[in-house]
Amino acid sequence: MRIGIYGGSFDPPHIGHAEAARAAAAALKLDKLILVPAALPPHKELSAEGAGAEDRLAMTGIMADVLGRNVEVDRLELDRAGKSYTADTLREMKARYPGDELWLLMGSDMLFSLQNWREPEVILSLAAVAAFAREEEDDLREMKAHAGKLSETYGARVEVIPLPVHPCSSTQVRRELKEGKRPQGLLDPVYGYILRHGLYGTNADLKHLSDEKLRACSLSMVYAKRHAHILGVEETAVKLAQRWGADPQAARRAGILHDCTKYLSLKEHLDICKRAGIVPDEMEAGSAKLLHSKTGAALAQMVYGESDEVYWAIYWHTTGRADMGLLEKIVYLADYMEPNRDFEGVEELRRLCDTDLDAALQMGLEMSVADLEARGVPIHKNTQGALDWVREHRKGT
Ligand code: DGI
Ligand code: FE
Ligand code: FE
Repeated sequence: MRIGIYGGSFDPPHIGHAEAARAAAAALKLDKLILVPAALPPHKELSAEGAGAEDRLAMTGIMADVLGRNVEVDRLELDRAGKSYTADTLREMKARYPGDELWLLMGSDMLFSLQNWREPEVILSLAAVAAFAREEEDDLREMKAHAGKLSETYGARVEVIPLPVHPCSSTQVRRELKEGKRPQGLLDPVYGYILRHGLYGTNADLKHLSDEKLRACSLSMVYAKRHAHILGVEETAVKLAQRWGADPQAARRAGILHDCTKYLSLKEHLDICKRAGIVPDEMEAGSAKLLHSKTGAALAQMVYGESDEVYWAIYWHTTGRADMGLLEKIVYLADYMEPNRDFEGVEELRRLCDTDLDAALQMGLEMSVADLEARGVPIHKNTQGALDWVREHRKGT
């Protein structure tokens, strides 16, 4: 395997890091890329207004998840006492991956000082080096000459990887955040994490967030594979609200937040329920899948200050219930047939959503029950209650 190791302060990680990681993975044909946030970088001070180690680790983890399944974050430097020397990190990595090829990724400025790091001969014997060059800013000739010198002195293998110029740095991102701006250099979910934790002087009032900020917060709470779905539910819920006369803004907020607790553990769900005064029934108490709609609603209200209407639309989005309200139906159906959903019958369901909302609801519930039965999953009484109710209700109209 070829494994890239990319260390840094990541305070915070930004799209410059993300692009460098992507470029290195492609140029070196890496099988795996490990991002390593430094505890105490030996070469510079962490910013006094910077984030703590655990927050930098979490944000770097979010970026790793966005970058894809071959990218991971590792806390080994955070768990080691004292300064984060690369030689120590590489020794640990080599012990972990004895038969694999290690590549150490770094910026061009780092390449020029490499011979002054602690134990450069150890570093360069354990790993090959890939140095990023900013196409317009860095002198490629000078970099290649220096790489040649390192090869001669240490027998090092050094590659230079050209990057498109990107005016982005953690210092600039921190400054913009402090000024209340939305830095272009931040991935949405990293921005959301920063807002939720009030890092870098953002001090956002989570109970009165703009749609853009609320969306970033929600995306920061779930894995990247769910991002497109959440955006799809938001967009679809707004359209259905416009079509059927519900409040589009409430539909938007509910769509944005509906799955925000999707990846919490059962214990975390139960803790939130306790805090929110929600008493799960027996089936719910053992099922994170059933609880995520309740806890999503709870956080929408307790953390983000959303209205009762938004609360209940999220609360019922997984099972439905007898006597569903308009926004509840809309979020339930948007969740079912947003543009990323693909199953037999989805086109018919979308058509019904535009012509007969209750017929669509019946179809959704029937498909859901059939699917659960086929998989041997017990039907929750509210799912059954919703189906019985919509059948009866449509007969009467
Ligand atoms: O969160 P999403 O994946 O977007 O969709 P969702 O909120 O409808 O959740 C789907 C999950 O919920 C799926 O894994 C099955 C589960 N679920 C939905 N209705 C029932 C149910 N599980 C049980 N046991 N009984 C139900 O009636
Ligand atoms: Fe859901
Ligand atoms: Fe969903």
